[in-house]
Amino acid sequence: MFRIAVTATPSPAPGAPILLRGDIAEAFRQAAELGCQGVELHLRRADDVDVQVVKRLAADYALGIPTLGTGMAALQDGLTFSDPDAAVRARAVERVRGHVELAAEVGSAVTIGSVSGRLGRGEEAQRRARRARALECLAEVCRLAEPRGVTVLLEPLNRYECDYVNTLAEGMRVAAEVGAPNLRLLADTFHMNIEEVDLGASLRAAASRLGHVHLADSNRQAPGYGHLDFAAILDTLVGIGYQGYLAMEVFPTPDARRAIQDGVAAIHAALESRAK
Ligand code: LER
Ligand code: MN
Repeated sequence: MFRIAVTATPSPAPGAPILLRGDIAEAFRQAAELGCQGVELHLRRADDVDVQVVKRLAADYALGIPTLGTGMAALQDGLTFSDPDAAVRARAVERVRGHVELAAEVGSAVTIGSVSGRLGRGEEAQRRARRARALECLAEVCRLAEPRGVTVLLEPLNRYECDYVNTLAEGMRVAAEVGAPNLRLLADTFHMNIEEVDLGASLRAAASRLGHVHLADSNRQAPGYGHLDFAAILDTLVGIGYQGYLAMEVFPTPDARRAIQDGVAAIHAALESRAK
């Protein structure tokens, strides 16, 4: 019923919740071998991969590429939409434009998480101004993406990574303010476990805009390694008619292969247990 994806990147990405790193061909091969239906590519810049190679791998292994992640542009190069420096914001938008163009070629959506940045601890008026400028950048990316048929996915992050879009409800408010038809929300169960009062209620309230799901357990390891109730989460997703991917964005612990195998098994077990 759901398609399962795994995170991959051609970069070393130390400390990131990315399962498969380095050789992209090997990432697609392993994802297919381990029972996944998609690969979510996290790229510092779009030309970190060759578009023709990515297309061929997706076709050869019959895998989808639901999303292109942009967070590395923020985490490695400091490019965010909330930066006080207009030149940095422009470079952030320009960087994400590359992801959008690649996404149009490979049939992906583009995620906006860490690139949202932070408003900082200044005066309220200053925070409001920074938020408004960040939303302008997000709107600009949506405008670039729309004619290319690309969806933009805004991801609420926990308070230690972002200070203005932490919950799905805040994501809904931002989406309403931006008003772009191709802007949707990405629900990440790791962040939700920290920020949401009730995971099921939050997912139901955001159902009309839900475009993608990152599945991670409470400790950001594969489903089954922590204490989240995936049977309840998947039951809610079925209930709201979500039909997208479940992308495991988790640490490769104890190693990538085991994490993928155990995560896939836990997702299937959770789906079966809800069916009873
Ligand atoms: C990106 O999908 C995400 O969840 C952030 O926490 C990046 O680390
Ligand atoms: Mn995520």
